[in-house]
Amino acid sequence: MTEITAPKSPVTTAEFADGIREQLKYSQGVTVEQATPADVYVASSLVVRHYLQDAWFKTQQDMVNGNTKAVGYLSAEFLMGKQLRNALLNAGMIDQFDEAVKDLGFEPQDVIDVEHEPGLGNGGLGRLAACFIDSLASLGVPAFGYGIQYKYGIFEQAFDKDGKQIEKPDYWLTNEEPWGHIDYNRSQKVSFGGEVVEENGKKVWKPAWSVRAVPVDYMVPGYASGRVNTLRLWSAKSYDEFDLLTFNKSEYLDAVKPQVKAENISKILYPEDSTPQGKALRLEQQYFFVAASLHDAIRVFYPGQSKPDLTTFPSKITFQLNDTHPVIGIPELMRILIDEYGYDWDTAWSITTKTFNYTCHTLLPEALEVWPAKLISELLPRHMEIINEINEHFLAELKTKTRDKAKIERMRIVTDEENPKVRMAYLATAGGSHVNGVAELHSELLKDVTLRDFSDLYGDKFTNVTNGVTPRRFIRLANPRLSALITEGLGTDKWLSDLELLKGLEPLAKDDEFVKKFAAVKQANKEDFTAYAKREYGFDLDPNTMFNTMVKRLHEYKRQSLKILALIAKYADIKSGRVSADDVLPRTVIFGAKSAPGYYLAKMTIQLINNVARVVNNDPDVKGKLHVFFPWNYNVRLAQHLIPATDLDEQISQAGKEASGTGNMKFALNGALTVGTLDGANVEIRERVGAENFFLFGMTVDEVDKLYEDGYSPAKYYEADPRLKAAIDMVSDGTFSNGDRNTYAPLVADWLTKDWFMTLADFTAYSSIQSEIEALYRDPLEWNRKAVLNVANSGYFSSDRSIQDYLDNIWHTSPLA
Ligand code: 26Q
Repeated sequence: MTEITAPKSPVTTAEFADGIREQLKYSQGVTVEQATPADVYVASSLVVRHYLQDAWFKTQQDMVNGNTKAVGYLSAEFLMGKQLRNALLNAGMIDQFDEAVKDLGFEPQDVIDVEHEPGLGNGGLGRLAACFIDSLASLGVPAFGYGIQYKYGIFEQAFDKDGKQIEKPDYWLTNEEPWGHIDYNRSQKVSFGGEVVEENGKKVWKPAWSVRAVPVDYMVPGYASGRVNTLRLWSAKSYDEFDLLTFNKSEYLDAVKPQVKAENISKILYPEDSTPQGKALRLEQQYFFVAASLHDAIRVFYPGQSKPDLTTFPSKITFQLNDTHPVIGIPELMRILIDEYGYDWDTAWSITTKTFNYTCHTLLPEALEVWPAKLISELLPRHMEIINEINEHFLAELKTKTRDKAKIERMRIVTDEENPKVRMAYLATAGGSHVNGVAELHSELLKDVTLRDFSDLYGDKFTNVTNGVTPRRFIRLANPRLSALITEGLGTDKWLSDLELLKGLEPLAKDDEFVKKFAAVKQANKEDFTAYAKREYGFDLDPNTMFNTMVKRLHEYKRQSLKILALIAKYADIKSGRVSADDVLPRTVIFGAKSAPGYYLAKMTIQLINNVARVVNNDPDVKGKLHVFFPWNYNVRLAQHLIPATDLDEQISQAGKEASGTGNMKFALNGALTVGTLDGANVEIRERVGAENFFLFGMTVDEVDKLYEDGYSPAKYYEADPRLKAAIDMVSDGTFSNGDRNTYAPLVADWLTKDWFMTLADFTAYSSIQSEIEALYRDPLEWNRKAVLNVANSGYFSSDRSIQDYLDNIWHTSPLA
């Protein structure tokens, strides 16, 4: 007997259908006959909200009245993906929705497809935030996600006729958006600029301008927990009415300037990943959402109190800083406590340091945010004073801890130079209780390298929380066939809220019948993806080839170059006759990646991949053997289709560069095998699934460091491996640029003279592991046995486990009773 623990639906099919009819009539103003799938989508979403409303109230009441500390997850990005089906799943209404919609004469899939996903994030960090708020609600922990309601999310990617990336605005709010509830009555005022004056011995900030932060609330229903949390995204509105006088003088643009300035703050998500841009607007965005969120939390937890006892604040809510982007919250809370509520410095500092914790998501030094003090002074003069004072106090404290003057200098939060800078990671480390990395290796490197001086003196602050992903979206929704097979194999569906139960599948890897069922699931998923790729992109995939996927932001350190060079080498093998096409394992290579718009080499790599795809896919010599596809605009939706259909996943960053990775976890949980380096969470995935079920290659962190110290010369590797040489020469000789030898010259020059992430040094090892992979793939039963073992042993990578680690080791709080 299979034990089903899925959430009980609060609604019958008939009630759901009535609800849709009512919403169509009173919200959409259309009859059922007039309704389009888009109308039914809005109506259905409103029905779901309706049935979640009481649980939402109750969760908030219990949060404010209860004795459990809440969590505030401060993040500049939430990459949510589509809402409707996820909400239906978590609230237990999938079947009722499907039936009700069919009863009304619509296809459920058409209704689901209408939704435009909110792309309010760049990549891993934003998606992690979305997984975490799903897990918080599912565990029943009261929580707020706090962020920005960007008008334009991550750009929509297209390719031009030359295969170059084009960025188009993402008009995600052009149609009615039923999930975000705008609450004008809970808005907050956020101020900027001006000066600080002394009045009666007190510092008083006289700002120059203000914007209105209006919350847009999204319900975050937990899976089977009966709890509904809130994602509160702030939208910037102007207080300044438009200036009729100026307008009447025909100076139209000047008349709306103040609005434009204010509303620009939440207009656009910075499409950068890892390379910070020192832009004033970015700092305005950060302060905007953090200031609004802190004031909001005080409003929520001390309702109607003009003189609240804020020494209790850290027992009401703990704030997690998702990277350095919200770190301006530390001086802001100090300012609130001192200037708005009259606390002395020491009390304010004690409250503040107990309130915040900081998660670092990077190892690249250039990605650690640093702001010019001058910019902060102009935009937030009082905050800069407070930061300077924090710095002074901190330096004084350091003097009591060490005599090492050089070390103290290195640890300055505000640098001592002509144009001082504020190091946000240092401010976060000094101003909070805990600092964590996102995978074991990353946390070790943080302690040993990036924040070494801090870990020497404040070792207790440092900890690790390995990332995780939500099994609801990335297994149950993305891969219903595998979900059914898991439930059948385990005899229960409890694994959806206790993913370590997947371990129970381990013995079934020995059962050939089960392995064959698993193989059939994978094959059916590949056929589905083939149809999807045809429909959405016009691609012709062959589901009887190995599906080999590399999806992630395009970045040199992630080394899409390594993958494309190995593919070109294989192509060259066949073209030159070194390898007979008959001996080649048929493979479909699929890339998905957006590049930051200003990242020259990354954009050129996209162009190269597209042109390799064009040439290879049209070459009869390799037909049926080697195909390359690059579906544009990789996003959460595409991930949900592609991951379940993948046989082989690529996680091939240079060791020591990828903080964790979370795609790697999604693939392993969906039964793809991984080819990867010892980087980020790959290390832990390999430990858990077993070295024999993971294709490891490449240099380790220590080997990378040593090679760098000894002097790295990429040209040496080019000369030493004839296949590598053939591949790079093919890029140079115009094969992928209609004969033009200049097109990729900068990329080739970079490979041969700099190759910062040592792609060439790892090429030979990468090529030889690919041969091992092909040999194994020729034995489907053995391949799929290993795939089953990947699924069985990846339960640790649930974001529920990550959140439990945060609860136990950082937040020290627990679910509501
Ligand atoms: C900073 C300043 C100005 C403009 C943009 C930015 C910016 C924006 C986004 C800096 C960094 C990011 C995103 C970083 C990110 O996604 N990091 C990834 O986080 C994942 C979750 O922890 C990890 O799994 C990945 O390894 C890490 O690369």
